[in-house]
Amino acid sequence: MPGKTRTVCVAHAQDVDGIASASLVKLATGADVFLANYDELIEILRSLNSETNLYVCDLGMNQSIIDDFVLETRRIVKGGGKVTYIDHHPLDGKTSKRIKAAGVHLVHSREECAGVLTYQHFRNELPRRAAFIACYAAVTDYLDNQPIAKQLIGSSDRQLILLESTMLSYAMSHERNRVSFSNRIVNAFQSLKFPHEIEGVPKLATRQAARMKDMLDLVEKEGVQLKNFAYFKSEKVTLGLVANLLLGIFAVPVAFAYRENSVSGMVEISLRERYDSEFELGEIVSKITKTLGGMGGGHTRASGARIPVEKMEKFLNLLGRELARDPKVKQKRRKALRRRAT
Ligand SMILES: [Mn+2]
Repeated sequence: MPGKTRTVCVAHAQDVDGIASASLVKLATGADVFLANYDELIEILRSLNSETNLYVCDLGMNQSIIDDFVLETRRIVKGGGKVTYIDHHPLDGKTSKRIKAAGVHLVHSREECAGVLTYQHFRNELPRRAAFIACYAAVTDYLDNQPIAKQLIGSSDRQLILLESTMLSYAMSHERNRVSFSNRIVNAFQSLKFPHEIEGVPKLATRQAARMKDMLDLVEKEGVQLKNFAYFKSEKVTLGLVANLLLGIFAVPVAFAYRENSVSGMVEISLRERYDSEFELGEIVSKITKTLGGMGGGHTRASGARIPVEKMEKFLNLLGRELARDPKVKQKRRKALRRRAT
């Protein structure tokens, strides 16, 4: 006997964008939410039966999961279910074709964060106030200057949005993006609570701010600066936030923080790019990590990578080389030269 169709959302567990997307899908459809990391996505898909109306949000495709992703989503669609994939990470033409050929409804743009894309997708089913949740995602994913995000943020008080966004992401960082904490946020967003109204969030955000101040002192003393980038090994504070501090302290276009995972033998790296810089950071990192037996990607402002510990030296060399010859930079130089010549 066929069961009832179940609506499910699988979204990225590690940041505000992922949990904002999940919150919006749940608000619009009542979906069961699974917050997942990249290594958990396929396992969750396998556990779903084909009578599922599935949404996958803010989980970029990479070579290690694409085959299984297509296999599982095709199974669900063939069995009468529905799959909608909402994402903003780089997606090449071939992969996008494969996903569509599996019968997946693809909502993809590199212009806006996943939270904003999800908000747009469900706009007619969502209360107006849900736009705040999309704005938190845009601010914390460094995509608040994009056309739709800018318009949404501009329709409210910018400072309120910045305060609430940062409070939320700082509290999440303090809790090291624990899934149980993030699930609590998703649930609180169902009654359109603001982050400052969610129990524990203001206190945790303040503690995180204190940690950031301590980190600032430490990074100033011990950060390493090379030609086009700076880096620092951080065991405690969220890597992405440390990378932001490095950008400012050393006035470099790109910075990263890393930590070693002694269990897996891998180094986890989080990279950030300054607002006025034009490197295709996500693409550069994806290219480098492939040659080092690791994985990585992201977008222009923020990128993440995982490589074997013994490849760190090589990573530094390759990153330096790539940042010295970025095509966009070259293009700009050529244009400037041409202008001078005429
Ligand atoms: Mn995102």
